[in-house]
Amino acid sequence: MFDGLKKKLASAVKTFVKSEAAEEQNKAPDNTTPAPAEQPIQIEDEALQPQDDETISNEPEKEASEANKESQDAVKLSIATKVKKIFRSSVKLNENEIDNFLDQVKISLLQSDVSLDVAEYLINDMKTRLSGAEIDSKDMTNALFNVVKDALADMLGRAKPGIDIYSYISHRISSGMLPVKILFIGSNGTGKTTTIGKIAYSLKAKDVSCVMSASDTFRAAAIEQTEYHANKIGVPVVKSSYGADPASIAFDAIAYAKARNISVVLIDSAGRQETNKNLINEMQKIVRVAQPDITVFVGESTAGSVIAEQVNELSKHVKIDGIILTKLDCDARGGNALSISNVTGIPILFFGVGEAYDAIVPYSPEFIIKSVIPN
Ligand SMILES: Nc1nc2c(ncn2[C@@H]2O[C@H](COP(=O)(O)OP(=O)(O)OP(=O)(O)O)[C@@H](O)[C@H]2O)c(=O)[nH]1
Ligand SMILES: [Mg+2]
Repeated sequence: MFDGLKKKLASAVKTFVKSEAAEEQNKAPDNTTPAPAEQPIQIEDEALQPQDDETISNEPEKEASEANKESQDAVKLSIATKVKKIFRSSVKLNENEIDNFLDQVKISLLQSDVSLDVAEYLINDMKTRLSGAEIDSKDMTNALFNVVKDALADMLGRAKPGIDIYSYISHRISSGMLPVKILFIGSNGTGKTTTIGKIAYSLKAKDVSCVMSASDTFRAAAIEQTEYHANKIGVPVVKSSYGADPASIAFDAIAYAKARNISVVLIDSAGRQETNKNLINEMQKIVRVAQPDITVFVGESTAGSVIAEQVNELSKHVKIDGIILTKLDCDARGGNALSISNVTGIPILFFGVGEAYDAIVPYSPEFIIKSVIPN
């Protein structure tokens, strides 16, 4: 989960900081040649006197040579910055150094599925933060991680917040406006039915009653799958037969909920490709008939940029209120979680992080930042 992004960002930061140490190691004379006596450096500037606990690097040789390999394309700090870094507690990076560092960060973001727009936004923000800033020269790694972290936090904090489903339901329960109807849409196999199971499971744990509407009648086994989850969790399911009208089933499920004072109706739907005209019509009919309070797009985090295209295309046909990104646990990159809201204008509500019913995490910027930036 976010492992790819985390590793790549860490590598961008550490490579930048270690590049000079690695270079020093590389230049170390072999033991057949006597080392020339080193001339002491004359330092006239008072401010450049060595700090008490200053160390350049005591990294093991292996790590340094790995860092060196990684740093072939990475920045080399200018001589001026190197000297300042040794003798001052803080340094300012020059524009070239900042650009070189941020080039690496940008590559890390793009390779991890972060969209180009979002990567560029973040890089510009980091550039502003770094330009003219004093960087702690003893702990440059941490200082640079903080710059990345602050830029991420700021960007994620600006996004439109998504609806808090549980607060919304509890508000509706207090005002007696029931049932709350939630429709789940998305492509085949993205985790719609499993996610409905997860939401039903959490509602049950909160003592909120719900019913599932088995409105995927397009695929033979889909009704059984919804039923399987409903039985396992212990909530009712309204179903019909294979090929039946999904909108009618949703209508029946709503009537079932009204008759029994059930608070929430969770409406499943057939996996659809945004290009399948019949399934789009069917989805629009469910929306017309059931009038969902919340329509959620369920998409696989692993799907890369395809997911934004699907959301944007489906949004032309129905109003999508939120996204649930599933299978984040299988996503080696994780960048979609950072950029999908930005690209689609639709907030993420939850992350699916496994197959178990409790493997669902409410969206929060803190969760992303904690997962992406090393402690
Ligand atoms: N690892 C992991 N697996 C998940 C997650 N969510 C769903 N799955 C698995 O993904 C597979 C497909 O899930 P479904 O819930 O059947 O997907 P669907 O969207 O209902 O599929 P269709 O009904 O065919 O459109 C199942 O094996 C789930 O267990 C998740 O967050 N993490
Ligand atoms: Mg399904």
